[in-house]
Amino acid sequence: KQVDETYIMIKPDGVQRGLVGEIISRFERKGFKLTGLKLFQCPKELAEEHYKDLSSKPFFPSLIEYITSGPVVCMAWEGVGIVPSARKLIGATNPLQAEPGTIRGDLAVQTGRNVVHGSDSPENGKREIGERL
Ligand code: DAT
Ligand code: MG
Repeated sequence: KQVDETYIMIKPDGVQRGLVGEIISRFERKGFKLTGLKLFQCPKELAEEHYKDLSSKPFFPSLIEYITSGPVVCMAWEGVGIVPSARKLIGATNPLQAEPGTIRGDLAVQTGRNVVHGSDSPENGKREIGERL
């Protein structure tokens, strides 16, 4: 079967709260393979590019401020079906709607502090990995 790849980013709150090991563990325990990792201070321009689809939203300025507020952990992960599977492990965008057992469901309460990003398509995953790692 075709092996897929996705881009996972631990957001500044996840790093600051000491959740890096916990989040990496969840992907490792699932059986996915870590193929790239870096601690990174995201420049404002790259944050704006990363979230360009949301640029007209009222929360866009605070989203950019949040993502650039401290170091993030950029990762590439590989595995069969990993793009949708990683999104399942991460849980719903609003942590209050995320199921228990998911990263956001277990570790977060606010949409604006939802600890982790996962690519929403294989194409975006490839692009995000290429641009950040
Ligand atoms: P996801 O991160 O689950 O892919 P998304 O791509 O729709 O969700 O949005 C990207 C990020 O933008 C999300 O993780 C947090 C922020 N965001 C989305 N909707 C929001 C809202 N209604 N209020 C505040 N922040 C929001
Ligand atoms: Mg998204």
